[in-house]
Amino acid sequence: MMKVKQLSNYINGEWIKYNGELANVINPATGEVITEVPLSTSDTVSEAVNAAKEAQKSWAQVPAPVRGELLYKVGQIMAERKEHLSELLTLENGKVLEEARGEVQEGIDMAFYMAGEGRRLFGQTTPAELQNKFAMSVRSPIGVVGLITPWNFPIAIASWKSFPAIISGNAVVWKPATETPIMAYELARIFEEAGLPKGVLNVVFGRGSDVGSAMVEHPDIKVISFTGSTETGRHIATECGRNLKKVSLEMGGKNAVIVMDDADIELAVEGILWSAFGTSGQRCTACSRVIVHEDVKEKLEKRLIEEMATLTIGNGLKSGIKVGPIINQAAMNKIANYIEIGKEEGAKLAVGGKVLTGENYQAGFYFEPTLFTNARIDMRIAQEEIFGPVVSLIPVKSFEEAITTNNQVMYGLSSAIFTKDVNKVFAAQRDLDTGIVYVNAGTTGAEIHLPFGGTKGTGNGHRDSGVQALDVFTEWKAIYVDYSSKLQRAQIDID
Ligand code: UN1
Repeated sequence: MMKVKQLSNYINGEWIKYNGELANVINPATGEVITEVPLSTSDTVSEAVNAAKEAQKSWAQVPAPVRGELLYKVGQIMAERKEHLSELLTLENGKVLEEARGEVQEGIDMAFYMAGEGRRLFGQTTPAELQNKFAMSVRSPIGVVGLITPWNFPIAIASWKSFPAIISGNAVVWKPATETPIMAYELARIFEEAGLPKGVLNVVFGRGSDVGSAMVEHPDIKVISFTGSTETGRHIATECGRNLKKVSLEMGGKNAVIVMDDADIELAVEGILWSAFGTSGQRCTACSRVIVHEDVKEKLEKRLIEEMATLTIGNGLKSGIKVGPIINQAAMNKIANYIEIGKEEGAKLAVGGKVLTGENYQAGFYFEPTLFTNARIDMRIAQEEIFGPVVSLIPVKSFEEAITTNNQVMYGLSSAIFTKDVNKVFAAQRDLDTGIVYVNAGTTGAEIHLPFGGTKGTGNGHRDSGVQALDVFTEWKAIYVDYSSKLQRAQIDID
């Protein structure tokens, strides 16, 4: 399926063969090597930035609706190639094929949505304080922007960042995760085919500590947009702060589903299963805590345990599989370690908790969907991001305690509540302190035309996707036109 033996960096419209160190790209479902990816150095980043800087000058002059035409073409090619892209996505990331299709669709939707922004990019006109004077605000491009994207949504998150950056008239230097470089290769090829001028999008493969750091330090990269761990995000923000560089961060989550005593339990079970074990729990938005009212605790637990037994685990390219592999061995070790921590802390391991091996699983990385019950909010398994198929059930006595428990973590990405009480619905959407709130649905499934992001340790006040993403990739400019033919002085009293 993947014919390219070694991926190349894409700089100034050329695929540049890399002669330095390479890393294997592994299919997590089988352990097989699919291709090789460059581990580039800061020199490659400099070349990419130089190309981007040059290209950006003329790209910014292209009328935004014309830039939009190009994004429509990108969306169209992605749609024509949806099945091919989805299969490659499953191959490198492991997520089951129907989820891969969903992710590619997010990218297609984002292309068409941001193409439309080419005809909007709205600013404001406002009254001016003085006669014969006109005032307005417009968005202007920033210049060269740096994108650092993760392996768990390699094409969707890339589209959330690169499409608004490009429609706004910026040029891009992009470091995709080395685990999932094929989506970056495919997307760059699509841009090339759609006719993007050379240098507007550059892809540099490599480690965060080399390529990522070089991007953060490069004086000509004016914005960094990063999705990944809180630890790395904090480091990036510190470095960017030192250089007064704008930085947008999307980091961890510890998302909860609240199940109230009046909830539709069957619906809640479905919502929990999908948001906790879909993508093997490897979403920033994945549900990893269930906060349940004590009156329905037993019923919910019983139904969850029954339904978890029906989850089929295996290679996501095979039909009927619901839970795919974990991305790599390091992630497996981290998950396995949290199982031990949960047991030591005194939570009850009700289902799962083991690495899956054997013929069916080849040399892939598989972990059983896992449920801890009788967890408490002060436990590490209820506080820290595990990024795997592990859920902890925390019983509470009231609605108020449910909300407090939800908010009592360092993260603030997504939360959900199952209830039929309209008063609780409105109180919850006000009081849950996350950037995304769901009512009677699980914690995953954000749509691309709404702002995506979170509070507290999840973000730093910016949002991906939605029109809000444009705020990351544009500067506001305030413009005053005085047509009075005399010097009018604002804020100076006239007698
Ligand atoms: C992520 O996990 O980083 O809302 C992105 C969702 C998806 C995107 C998740 N649309 O679950």
